[in-house]
Amino acid sequence: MLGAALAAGLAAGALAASAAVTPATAAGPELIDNGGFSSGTTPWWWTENIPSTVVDGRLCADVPAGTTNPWDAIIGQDGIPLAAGESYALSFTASATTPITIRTNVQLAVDPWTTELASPDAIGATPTTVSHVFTAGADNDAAQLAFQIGGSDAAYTFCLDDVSLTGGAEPPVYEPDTGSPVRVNQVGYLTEGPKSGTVVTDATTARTWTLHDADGTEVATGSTVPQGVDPTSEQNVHTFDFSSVTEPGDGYTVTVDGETSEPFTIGDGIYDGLRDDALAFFYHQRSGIEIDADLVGEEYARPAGHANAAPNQGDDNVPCWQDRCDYTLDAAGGWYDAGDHGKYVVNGGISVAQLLSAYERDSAELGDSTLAVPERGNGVPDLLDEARWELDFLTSMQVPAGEELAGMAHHKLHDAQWTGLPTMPWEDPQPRELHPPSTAATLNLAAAAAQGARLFEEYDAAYAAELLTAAETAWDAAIAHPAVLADPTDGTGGGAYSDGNVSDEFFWAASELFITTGAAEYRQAVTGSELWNDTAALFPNGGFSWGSTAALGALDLATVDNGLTAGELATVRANVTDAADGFAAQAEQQAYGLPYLPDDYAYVWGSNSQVLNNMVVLAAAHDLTGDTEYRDAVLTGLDYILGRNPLNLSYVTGYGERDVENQHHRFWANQLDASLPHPPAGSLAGGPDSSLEDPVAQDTLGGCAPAMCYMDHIESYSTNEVTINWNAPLAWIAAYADGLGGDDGGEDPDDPDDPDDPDDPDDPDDPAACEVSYVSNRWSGGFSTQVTVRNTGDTAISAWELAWSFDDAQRITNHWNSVITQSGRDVTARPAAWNGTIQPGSSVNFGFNGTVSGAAADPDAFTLNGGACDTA
Ligand code: 9MR
Repeated sequence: MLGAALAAGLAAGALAASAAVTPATAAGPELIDNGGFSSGTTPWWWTENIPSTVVDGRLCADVPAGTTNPWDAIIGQDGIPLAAGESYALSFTASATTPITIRTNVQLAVDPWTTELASPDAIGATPTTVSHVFTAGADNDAAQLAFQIGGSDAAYTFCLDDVSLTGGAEPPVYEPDTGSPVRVNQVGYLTEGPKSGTVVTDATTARTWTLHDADGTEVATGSTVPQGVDPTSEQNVHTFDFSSVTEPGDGYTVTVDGETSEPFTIGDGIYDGLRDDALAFFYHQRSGIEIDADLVGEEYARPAGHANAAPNQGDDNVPCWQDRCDYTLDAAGGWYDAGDHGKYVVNGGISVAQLLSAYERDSAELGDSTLAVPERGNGVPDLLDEARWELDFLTSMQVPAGEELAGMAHHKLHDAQWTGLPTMPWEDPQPRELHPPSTAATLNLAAAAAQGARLFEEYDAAYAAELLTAAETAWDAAIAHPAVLADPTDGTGGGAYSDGNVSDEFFWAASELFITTGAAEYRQAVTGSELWNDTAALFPNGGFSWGSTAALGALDLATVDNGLTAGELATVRANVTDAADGFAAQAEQQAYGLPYLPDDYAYVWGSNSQVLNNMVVLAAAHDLTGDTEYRDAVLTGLDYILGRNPLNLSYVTGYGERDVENQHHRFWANQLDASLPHPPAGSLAGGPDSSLEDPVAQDTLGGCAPAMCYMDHIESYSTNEVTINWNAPLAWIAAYADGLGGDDGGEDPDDPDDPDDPDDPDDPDDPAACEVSYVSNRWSGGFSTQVTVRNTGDTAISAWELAWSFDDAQRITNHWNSVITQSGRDVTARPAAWNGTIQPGSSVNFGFNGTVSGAAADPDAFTLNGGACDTA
């Protein structure tokens, strides 16, 4: 939920600058003539389809039904003088008998109608006062104020009053609502993980912090540590640390000097839902398929987009932009990139690769029937099903054999012109166009398809072979055309995603092809690369990204079985840990604990994904070494993403008390049209972008400190969009964090107290003596099984995990009383919500049904929390 004050600001219909900017007037003269209509209608004008009159002191117009565009009905005033660089405040009061989002423009009065202010404003039946502040970009002796009120299906009456435009002063300073100065991870903290927060205060000496539980009982107290002025926020801050508290519970708060944080949880399951929601984002973004209410709920269900039903022009027969080729491609499917309806091979590659890597890292946790996707229960892990949706799109973008540039991939496919917000994917009438092939896209395809090939091998060998062929064909084409770069100015109707350096894409693709095939050609391309053993090039400061992909190859070489020699493996692993050391130091150094410190504090477009990608490097280093300092930096990074930050916002919808909810999206556009949904839970906002790269950010955030250059506003696409390549590392990290539970996630042989040591007699979670009864009823092609697990020891067993392997092809299709995941022949059963602890002498029962072809046998070996059980 959004903080009450912030929500109130937005609900006032005061979009854009008005949400938190005061005052609503700017110093300078009134520039509107007769804004209160006390002297009739002069000098106001209107389009001839809406004759307007003054009624009860307001100017009212009857707008007919069925106009198409906002500008098909306008009320306006001309002759408004504006001076470049000066600040103006516009306000007005309006009502509409049928709710409508109008366009309020201050603009050039002639073609090309360049706007100084262009705001969608929601107007309803009750007169609402709307305010905007903007800074003029150009001198204009006679600008136009235009209320564009067309585009409604229904006829309605629009009334206007108290129109005021004042200005000519310095732009006001934006004052975001940041709520409490005490900043915490609003979701919570893992039981055994680090627990720290930040407080904004003028104090220069230590203050007392107090941790309370949900009942208000004081649980712990201590002293803050003054940190001086944090350069990313320009706030004077202290930090506090309550890591010693390990008592699970909801509703904890921290208080400093009478100011109290948002509530949070301490516990081990806090990241369970985040992983699944972050992964569900990809199903929501699917193109070419109906989004099923049974899987996402009514609010998010929708018809298939770009599936060839009018007015869509379909993605199954897409021609080349500017007639640059004479073939068409069937490129239906795939994921929409972001809030737009473009589909980009470059960005698709890294996104699908990071999902595949989440699966490859922990396939046992991410088997079939773990996600809400239509393919659930088909015997293939759901994450692979989701990845296949995109892999099929990537391979469909390959230039056909026999054509010039055969084997290369088209860079992207998108609308001929940008569409406005909202535009439903199934209502987008724009022509769709293939943009020219590029080496970067070709290598994205090669890398992602090579990785997919090795992961699909177990489930669909024919498909795996197809992927490998596509990958090898793409590689050969990239070698033949190593420097075909996308045009950085090709950004009409879709993003450019241009990339002037593809040595990193070569390294990544060679790494994946080598891991999958072991072939000498790819080994040579990896170890002979100029990037080999160059930590700074593989892992640039500021993080890897869609334009810097070598890290994806290095991470997989370091963590996935492959044919490098021991010495080479040591080299690439050292690159990972060296990079992670740098990011851990950045987390340690910063008052907000995040492992991201770009040069000159320049937070980039999508900075939250850069934070997360650095966390991926840290998590890999933790996996490789078991060193908890890496884990801690990942977790303090999550704290930043989920609320411990200069704006006191959780950047993930649905998580935390002050979560963002107005990300730039053409369907999840509730801020513009209340009948549309907000983004679904688990959607990551791009985050602060200190370069201010959209008009709303430019008009509002001028002078912002880098980590505060963000607005939860739907039109601020450079700070507040969603994209597949940002949610992918969120999903990766959520899976990692969920897997940590309350310990360090790996057995440390040097640590006698390691909770992962199954022989630690002091650890109540270590496997106790147990006995398993496993009884199956079988019929041709199927079975139904009941399992009983009894605790035969004398200590309670909590968070139990029973694991076994089938000797044959049995597939579990549904289950009850436990959560079951299956990866190949390996099965793990975990507690349902109500049977997490098995007391001494007690049992839990659970069951499942499944299918099998051919012979089937009951397993006869089981482990409980890592130790062997007896069989009954
Ligand atoms: O994420 C991209 C960011 O790194 C670039 O700086 C920016 C401008 O080129 O584009 C971003 O990608 C957008 C893409 O071009 C179009 N779809 C939405 C993407 C996220 O905003």
